[in-house]
Amino acid sequence: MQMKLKMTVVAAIAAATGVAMAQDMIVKIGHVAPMSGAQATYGRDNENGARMAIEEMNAEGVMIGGKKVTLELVAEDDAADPRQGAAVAQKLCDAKVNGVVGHLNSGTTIPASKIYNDCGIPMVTPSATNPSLTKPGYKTTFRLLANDNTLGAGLALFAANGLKLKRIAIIDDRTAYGQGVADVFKKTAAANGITIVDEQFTTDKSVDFMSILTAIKAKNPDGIFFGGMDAQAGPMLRQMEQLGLSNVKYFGGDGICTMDLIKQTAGAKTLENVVCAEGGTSLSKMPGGAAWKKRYDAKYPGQFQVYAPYVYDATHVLVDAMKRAGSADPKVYLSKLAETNYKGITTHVQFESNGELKNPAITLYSYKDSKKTALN
Ligand code: ABU
Repeated sequence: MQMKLKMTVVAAIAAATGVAMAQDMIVKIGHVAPMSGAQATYGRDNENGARMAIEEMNAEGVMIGGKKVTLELVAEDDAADPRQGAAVAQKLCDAKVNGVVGHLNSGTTIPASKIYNDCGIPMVTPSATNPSLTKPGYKTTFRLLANDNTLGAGLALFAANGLKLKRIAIIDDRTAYGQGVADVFKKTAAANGITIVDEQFTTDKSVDFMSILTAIKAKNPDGIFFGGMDAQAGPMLRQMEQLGLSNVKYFGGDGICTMDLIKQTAGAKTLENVVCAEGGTSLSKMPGGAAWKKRYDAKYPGQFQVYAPYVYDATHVLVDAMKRAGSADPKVYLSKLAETNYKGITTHVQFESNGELKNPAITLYSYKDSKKTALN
């Protein structure tokens, strides 16, 4: 009797803490994002999404192929650096993780996707949006949000048809993401009557944009598109205010569409000129989005940025495929992952044959009164 009680207590502690009991099968979920450097705020938000999904599933109890499973997060930092991304991908292959959620950046995800394909580990990115990711046709590569063909074109159509802008300058940070989304914006804008008055380039480490903004100012634009992330967009918007570019609209993809952009602009009025796009519906329209956000905020106060709901769903989608396959062996569950039909919090997840999300949504946002606000 006492022994039975002891076992029950141990099981309860294991469920609450996520610590595996001796008889549990361990299933390792890799997660990769920049946890250091200027993009660590995104990385922390993404990792929170994976951790939250895993902790909740462990607390509920996971059975795969009739066996009790404990999910284990193997969290890695790629610092948004393509070389470090490749090294980490190889490390996760060597560690024989059962699946990977990540990476965060297109520049790291694209080279990593080949490594995962070579070692046969499925990966679902919740945030890398460069369309080239799915071009090689790797059966192990999946994306859980709209790609930059949707984001760049949606923003350009809004600039042309919604705001009736005529003269737009383009800046990109020369990363796979920044360059890719800027190219799509440029082509769609030009095809819809917008003149591209200037193109300038920067890096994902720069914070001084005075000279490129001064060059752009001379071309008298009514809008600027920036392909890059918030660590550059924030100072750029501040410097636009300093240079008197206060009435110029500012467009960017999901990379600038963060909560942190409000902090990074430090009160600059140009924040009000931002229109950014995300490859999904707004949290308030996501099925279960509001309830999920409440749980997230309780666990990780003040840390929400942008992609955590997609990471959360990506983690569930991997485990859902393992459950349907009755196996966490990638060779066995990969075909089930391709057949995913999962009602997540972000959307009803189904994949195209190339690993892209079926029927992805797009939401445009502005920052009204320093609050990120959905426009559609
Ligand atoms: N989707 C924007 C940020 C991540 C990336 O694609 O590089």
